[in-house]
Amino acid sequence: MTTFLIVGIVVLLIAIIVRIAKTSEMVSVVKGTKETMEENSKTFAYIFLGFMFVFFGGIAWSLMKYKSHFLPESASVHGVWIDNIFNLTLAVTGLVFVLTQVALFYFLFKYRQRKNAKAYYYPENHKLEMWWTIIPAIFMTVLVVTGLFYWYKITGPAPEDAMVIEVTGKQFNWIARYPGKDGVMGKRDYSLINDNNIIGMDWNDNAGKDDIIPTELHFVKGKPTKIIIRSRDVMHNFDLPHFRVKMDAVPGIPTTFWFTPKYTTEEMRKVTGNPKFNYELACAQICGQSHYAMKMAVKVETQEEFNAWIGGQQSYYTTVMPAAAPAPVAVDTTAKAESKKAGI
Ligand SMILES: [Cu+2]
Repeated sequence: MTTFLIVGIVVLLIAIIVRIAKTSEMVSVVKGTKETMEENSKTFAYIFLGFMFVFFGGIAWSLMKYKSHFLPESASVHGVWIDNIFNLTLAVTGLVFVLTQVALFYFLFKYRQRKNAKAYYYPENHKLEMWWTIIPAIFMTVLVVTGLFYWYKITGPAPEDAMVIEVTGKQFNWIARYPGKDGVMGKRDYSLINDNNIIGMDWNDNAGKDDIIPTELHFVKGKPTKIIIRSRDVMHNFDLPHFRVKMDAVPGIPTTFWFTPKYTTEEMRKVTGNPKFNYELACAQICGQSHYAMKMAVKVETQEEFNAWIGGQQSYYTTVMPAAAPAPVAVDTTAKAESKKAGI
């Protein structure tokens, strides 16, 4: 409410200033004096100059104030490259922005209406035009080529020894799947999805019987990790901000992203100076009513710690399939019944 009031007051003040200026301009026209117009021009020149300082001051102030909300140092290898390109782009465009804005307000001030001042006729300058085309073109090329160079490195094929994890997004949570001891993930079929088979595992495929569906994601420090990203319903977005990983989860089209974690959770707590720091997987695509709650805890640890954790996990098959249930048939019937209910 207070913000609205302040904005309202500022808008009214500006309106009043403009009104006064208009009125005095009309008065000067009526009176036929140029002095008043010059006086106005001077006032506006100072107002604009003042605006420039408030504008840049505001930028600097908000940067300092919200600095603590910026992402900490990247926790993945490729994230450092992304940050470097980002900073380079920001430095180049930021410098151009400051220079052009200062020039804009400076010219407004310097060339205000003055007695006996005449406009200088300066229609073209080919040399100047040539340089202000060539220099930005060089900078743009450097930025684009650097960006492409890293983009192909980041989106290239994952190393052979990469750990593979599948993550499925659904309204409104993530389902992670690790291959079991055999290192192979079992087949799945969307038509088999039901409450007891949340990603539609095909129990006829023995490779899937040791697959693990844990409640949190665990990565290994220094180990290339490839994520197969899927969606069960609408578009989601697999976002690991601390690792600079972000990829859409598209229904029907698996996407992938690979990266190498650089710091364990413990190390990252020291980097950030926050003893309670935890990594997090978020959904970065507004996907419905509870989108904000769509997240999953992420832990990065050493290989030994990871082995101990995964060793203690039960396979999904053993958790959802009571020994007596004739697995494939039961699942199939329920799936069909569900579809019928939903009118599919
Ligand atoms: Cu989502």
